Amino acid sequence: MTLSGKVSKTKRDQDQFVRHTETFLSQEQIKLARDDLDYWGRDWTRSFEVAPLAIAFPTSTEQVVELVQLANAEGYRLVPSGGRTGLSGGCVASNHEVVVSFDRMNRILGFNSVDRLVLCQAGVVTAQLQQFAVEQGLFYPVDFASSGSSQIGGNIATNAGGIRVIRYGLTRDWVAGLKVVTGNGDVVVANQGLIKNATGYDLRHLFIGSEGTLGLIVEAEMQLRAPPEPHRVMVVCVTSLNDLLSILQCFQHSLQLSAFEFFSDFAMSKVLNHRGLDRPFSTVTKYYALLEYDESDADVATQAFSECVKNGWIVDGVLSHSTLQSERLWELRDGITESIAADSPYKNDISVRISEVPGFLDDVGSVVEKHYPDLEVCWFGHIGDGNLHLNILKPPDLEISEFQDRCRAINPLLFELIQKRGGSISAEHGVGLLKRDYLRFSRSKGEIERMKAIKDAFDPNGIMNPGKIFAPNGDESA
Ligand code: 2HG
Ligand code: ZN
Repeated sequence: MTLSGKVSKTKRDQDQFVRHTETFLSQEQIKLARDDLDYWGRDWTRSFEVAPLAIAFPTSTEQVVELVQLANAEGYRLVPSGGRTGLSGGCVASNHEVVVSFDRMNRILGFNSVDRLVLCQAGVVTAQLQQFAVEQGLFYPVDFASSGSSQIGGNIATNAGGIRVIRYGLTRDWVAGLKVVTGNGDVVVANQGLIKNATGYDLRHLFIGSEGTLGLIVEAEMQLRAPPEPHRVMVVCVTSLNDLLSILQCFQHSLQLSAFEFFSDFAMSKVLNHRGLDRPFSTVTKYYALLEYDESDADVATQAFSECVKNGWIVDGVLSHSTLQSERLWELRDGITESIAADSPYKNDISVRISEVPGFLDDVGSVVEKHYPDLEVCWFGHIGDGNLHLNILKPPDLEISEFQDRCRAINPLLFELIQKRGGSISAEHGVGLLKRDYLRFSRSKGEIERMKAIKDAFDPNGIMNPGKIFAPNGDESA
């Protein structure tokens, strides 16, 4: 087909979609312009083709149901879209899908102060929920660098983790109830804010982390908790990756940390350059760890620090004495993703259980040394929960496709090492398009078959986020 033939076919399909939706969506609820398709058709990944048919902005559950019914009847495929801050291509529309954006379902619908439950539409932004909690004298503890844009529906769909998992857990731990429009157009209410509910399968947990492949999350009841004590932050200088776990254990022995993050000197330099900041301390080591703890534990933390210095695990460190100083230290960690974005990084988001961390870091180190000796590698992550973010940066003179081919070629070697340690090829970013061909390194054949059977049960026509998690040809063994 000629290019003009393709363009006019797309135009015809778009016109038809507008006609098909005119009984339940207004014109303002559909976007078709090229710029809009590009904007809403992608997430923070930049390596996938973006070619949605249309973007729809429902404002109610009823409109979402209509969209799903229409998709089943007319063969449209739907891609859910939240804050589009994902890093695995989970909400990328590359194949003429209709993107269902939750930008206009962004209201907090209710709050129960006894249960401490907030009823949110899926498009409520994480920071909006955090702020709402503060206004009630409470706290929503799940937090990440993208909290200002990421939406609750997307967080649930990927079971987002973030920077305080070691103390407060993942998004999963704060979802008390869900309303989901499944792939066959049913509205499923999964758990109703109950703490105890022993009535068979908890479907809520099936939808959490399902990446929009089973249905569209339209509402969520989110649990809040009492506010934490004021925090303090310490950044410590570390010469060897292997000492990280000893430091973690030493601190955890005497106090409860709310974060234990690590980053390399290279990662920190990227943030300093990108934000035009001065180095916060003069000692230069290969790695740093950021520790967050309650203010009331400050003395205990100082004692643990001294013990680590005595053992040679820490060579220097800096402490915050105010909230502002804590925020400045957090910037060194929170700013990393943004500061390397221009280097078209190839992302790895991998995890093992905590006891495996030292051996795992050695494994990863040997792969990096052997296969990426000429490439810049940015090490950082939530090492307190076993999650490493390893970003390989593209040299300016290397073509993006060549660079990605090279990184992809190494994947099986890296993922085999992870598999041997019982780890995961995607700790918190999801499988999406980026990791779907490698699912077999973390899930057995039997598990993948059962996961597909579950998808079939909720989405018999395969209209929900097709091609995500599972390869379309059914072959995850690439
Ligand atoms: C973080 O921990 C995010 O900051 C992003 O999960 C990680 O950019 C990355 O690889
Ligand atoms: Zn992360």
